[in-house]
Amino acid sequence: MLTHFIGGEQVAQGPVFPVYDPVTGSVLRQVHEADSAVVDRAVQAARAAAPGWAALPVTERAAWMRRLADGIEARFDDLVAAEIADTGKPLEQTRTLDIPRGAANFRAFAEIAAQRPDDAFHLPGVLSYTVRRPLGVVAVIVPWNLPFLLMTWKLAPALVAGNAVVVKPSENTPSSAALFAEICAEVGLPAGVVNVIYGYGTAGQLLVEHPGVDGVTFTGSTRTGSTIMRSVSDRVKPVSFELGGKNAGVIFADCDLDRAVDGTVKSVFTNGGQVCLCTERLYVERPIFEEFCARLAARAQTVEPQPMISAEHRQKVLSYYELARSEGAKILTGGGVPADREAGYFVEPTVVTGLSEDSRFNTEEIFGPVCHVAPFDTESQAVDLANASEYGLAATVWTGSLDRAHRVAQRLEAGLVWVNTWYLRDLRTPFGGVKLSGIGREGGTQSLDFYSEPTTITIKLEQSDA
Ligand code: 6OD
Repeated sequence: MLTHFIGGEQVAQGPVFPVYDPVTGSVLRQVHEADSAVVDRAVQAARAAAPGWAALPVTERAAWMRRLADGIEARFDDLVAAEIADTGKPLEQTRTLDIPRGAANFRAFAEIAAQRPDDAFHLPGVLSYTVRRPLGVVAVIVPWNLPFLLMTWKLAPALVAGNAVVVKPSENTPSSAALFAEICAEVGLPAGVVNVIYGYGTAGQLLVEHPGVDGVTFTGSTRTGSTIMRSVSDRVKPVSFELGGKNAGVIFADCDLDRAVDGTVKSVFTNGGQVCLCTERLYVERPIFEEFCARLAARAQTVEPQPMISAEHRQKVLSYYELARSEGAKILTGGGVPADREAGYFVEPTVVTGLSEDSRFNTEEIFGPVCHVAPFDTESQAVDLANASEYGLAATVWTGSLDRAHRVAQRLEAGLVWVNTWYLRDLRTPFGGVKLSGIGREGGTQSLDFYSEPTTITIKLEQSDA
């Protein structure tokens, strides 16, 4: 039974809910759900801890971040097992990406924060400089697709900037957050600096509405993001959101086709397509369209299916496969449930073509192992097609021309553009989306800017006549 972690203690309070194993569909564990009393207790614990934590020199907080990274590495195998149990992720991905990124997030933000200078501007007779103060208590609401990677991606900069936090992982994936709470206790992090509570959207809603919360960071759907924004608007609290996407991949005939097919297989099917950065719309230059489709479909058949996170999400993805058929798509491969995977929440990796750009399939985020492929004739047309979306998180461009790579990348309406690669990350760079894909940027100093507020101090220096 998972219990909340509040003020350094395990708290068994609130009703209980089940977490399901996506591979088998059976109950994996039971978890306490935060009601308003639990949320209040967690926020009060964070408020009590915040001033002492904020008062530490940033170099000391950075040292705590490194201890947390060490603690993650010491519990590496447990974290891998917990993450796989909740999500059904492949072992290789979990060992090489999800859990190592947790430790890397803490190490990166320890460096970035400790080395960051404050601004100072000096004119004759006037000195202006800034000091940055943490927001106070930050609500950290984490999705189910990359639970540990994204929790730590938010926690590391929030903590090193001097905030105390209340974390709510997704109801589907609480286990790595529970282990992280244990790690906080094991390394001796001051009680109340990190608090972890569990529950559904209702618990998240109670948390963001709590008057003791000074800022919210959230990754998830655009609909939930705009609900959170409304909830904090009366209190005028800052939010950092990474929301939905309908990411485009643009493949030019001058690309290295082997690399483009390889990269596209990753960008469409990694994590069962359940990464906000996954590509769902592909535009391929006409001379290579048929060959690209054939090769992508063949490769899709070799991709090991990964379970969707829940029965409900699987149903949603399957409903889009049905929709593709009813909208008149040609299914190049997939479109159903893998024959040997009736148990659990599996769906087939799927490639379709032939739908209009304004079809629901081509405009709504599906968040599964699926893409639509369409041909284009000119560079401008490709850019227009890629940009014709309400969303603007990420895009990929595959080309052998350096000029074209820069030209197209700079015209794409997305917060992140990859050229001849996908999901290569430098944690110092800004990360986030435009249009309905989010507000604000995390990454590097942009994260520190979100989790703190500057005060500008201006001093008039009288000229000495000596
Ligand atoms: O890699 C990251 O830092 C990041 N924020 C990934 C987000 C993925 C969303 O599903």
